[in-house]
Amino acid sequence: MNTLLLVAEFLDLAEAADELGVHYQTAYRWVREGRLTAERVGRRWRVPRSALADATAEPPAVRVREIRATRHWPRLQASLQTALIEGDELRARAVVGRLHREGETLRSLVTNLIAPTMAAVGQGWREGQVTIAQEHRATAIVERLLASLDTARPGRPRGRAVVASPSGDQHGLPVAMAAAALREDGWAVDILGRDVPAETLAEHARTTGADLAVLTVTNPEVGDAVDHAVDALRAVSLAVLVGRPGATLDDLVNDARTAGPA
Ligand code: B12
Repeated sequence: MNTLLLVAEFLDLAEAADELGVHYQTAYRWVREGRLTAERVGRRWRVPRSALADATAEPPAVRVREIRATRHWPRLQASLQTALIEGDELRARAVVGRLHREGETLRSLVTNLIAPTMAAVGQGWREGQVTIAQEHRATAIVERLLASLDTARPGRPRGRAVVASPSGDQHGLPVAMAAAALREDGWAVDILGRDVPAETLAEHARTTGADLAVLTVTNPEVGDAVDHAVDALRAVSLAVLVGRPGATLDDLVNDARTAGPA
């Protein structure tokens, strides 16, 4: 016997939210934003089933390009800076999360928004307008934010990279930034974090069969430790890239592709 499945052409908002796998309030917000097509019938919303796919589809590439072209980065930086200095994590997440959902890559978000904002926080700290506690809190928020957006890509990785800062360098945030850019470019990444002794790094890279080591240097006073780490890594036949302030994540991704496995 054939079973005939009748699929309703229209749904109410709760049913639409269920099918979309989102909370009712999210579906309601999407209606208000125009992302989910719905019409008001009396006190209820009527959602055409055909609108569900559009609501979850990625924005078309052309539209993403249009949105990106109109970004006003200085305004976004000011907004993120205020949120970070006030310790308003939800607002910081909202600013960055929206751009990410609109298709902005993590590499772009770090380059155009997060790194310049952290530089401004550092400047404020040096000039005495931002306290050490505010800077620490801002850094911790950005670390959590990056971690929540930085996810490994499915599929075969381009290669395996290990990322760390050398002994004596406590700046872990640029390490996380480098790792995020590499993951986004298809690398499997081990983040060893900050202030990592050369021998630990080299031994880990050797035993895990890493293809590439990335040293992120931010503290200008660790020159000897960098040389030592580079020697230790080359001794285990590893390609090494060293990044310093001003070196961009575009440089990193391009150099990693060149240095990594063919
Ligand atoms: C947060 C912070 C800290 C935190 C770090 C906490 C953490 N978990 O990271 C703490 C409080 C520990 C700290 C300590 C210090 N800090 Co500090 N810190 C900062 C701050 C505000 C942000 C750092 C950051 O995340 N930057 C991220 C981006 C903005 O930096 P970026 O350098 O452009 O990074 C890019 C590259 O590294 C690239 N990249 C990463 N990896 C790779 C790899 C390759 C191969 C390539 C190509 C590129 C690449 O990616 C990044 C993004 O594009 C900066 C301000 C600033 N201008 O950066 C100061 C800053 C870096 N710190 C500074 C100083 C002086 C210090 C201290 C010496 C202060 C002191 N007297 O104790 C100590 C040093 C401690 C130590 N032993 O390391 C100075 C450095 C000045 C200098 N260059 O001469 C800065 C610039 C502040 C300032 N304006 O004076 N700091």
